[in-house]
Amino acid sequence: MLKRRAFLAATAAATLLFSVASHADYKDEYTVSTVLPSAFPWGQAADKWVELVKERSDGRINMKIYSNSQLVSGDQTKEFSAMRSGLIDMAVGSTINWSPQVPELNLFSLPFLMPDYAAIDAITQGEAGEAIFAAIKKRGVTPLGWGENGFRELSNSKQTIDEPADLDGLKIRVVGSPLFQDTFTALGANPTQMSWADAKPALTTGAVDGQENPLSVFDVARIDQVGQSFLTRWHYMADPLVFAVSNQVWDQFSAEDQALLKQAAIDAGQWEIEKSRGEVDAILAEIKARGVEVTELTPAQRNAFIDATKSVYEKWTPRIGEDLVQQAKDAVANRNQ
Ligand code: X2X
Repeated sequence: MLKRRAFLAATAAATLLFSVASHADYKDEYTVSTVLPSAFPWGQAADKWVELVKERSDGRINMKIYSNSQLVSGDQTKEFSAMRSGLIDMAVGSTINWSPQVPELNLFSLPFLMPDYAAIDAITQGEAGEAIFAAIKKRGVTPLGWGENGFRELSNSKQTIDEPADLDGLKIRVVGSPLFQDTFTALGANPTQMSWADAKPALTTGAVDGQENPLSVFDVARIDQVGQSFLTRWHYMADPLVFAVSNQVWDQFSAEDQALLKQAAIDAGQWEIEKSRGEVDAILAEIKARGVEVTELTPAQRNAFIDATKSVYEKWTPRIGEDLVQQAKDAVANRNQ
């Protein structure tokens, strides 16, 4: 009896010691990187995650957001590597910015793959989404949930664009992956890759004629004020956001806290996706009210852009993975509408 008591006491002490030791490994504060700050849906997604985690952990897990890619000196395409190596603990990042390190993420950048929100959801919430999360995990970062930057629309300072020929020779600022170079080159434009930090100055000086970003970004960053008075709603792609934690940091959390972080990311993502989709119509009206000419494409006009960018699929499907691209196409074809 005594022996048994002593054993139980020793086990209890060991358990206590273990949990104290593992919690002592927790940082006082975790860094969370984003490109866009709180004025944008992207920043709000990160805010929500931080808030939910703090609340649900009774203040034990604290996260601090560093926006404008400041933890990677403005170079958003370095965010994933910085997280992998442990320089950044966590991030809410765009699939575009991480695609140089995770080729599978180029899936979302394939032009005209996803015609509507249901298509995005069919991919992220299905087998293709799971395969993409596995690819991210394998490269050193643990993905937890999906958010959304939005459908990226085309703006420029020169003219109405409703057919590929209108892009002829236009200098367009593009993001991250070389896939964007290929898409815009296929359309006859003259693409230039640069970070978001450099984009607005380049639009202001006229170093570039156009850019592509979701309506919320166009609106909040007041892209209309730097001469971008023509906007084409071509819905050519949408970049999901991924809530994620560096594997090195992830492994230090208890199983309960891992579950807490993940559920909070899922909830924050759903909240942000719903909110940002719900705001699109009002934003569009606001942009039009500021005098921007908005062009909607007819199905035939859209098809001309689809035909002109077919070569991007031929080149990029092997890099992304034949199976993954097929899985995504099937998910889109069978989506709920
Ligand atoms: O750089 C962009 O265009 C932005 C803000 O949309 C991304 O980070 C993908």
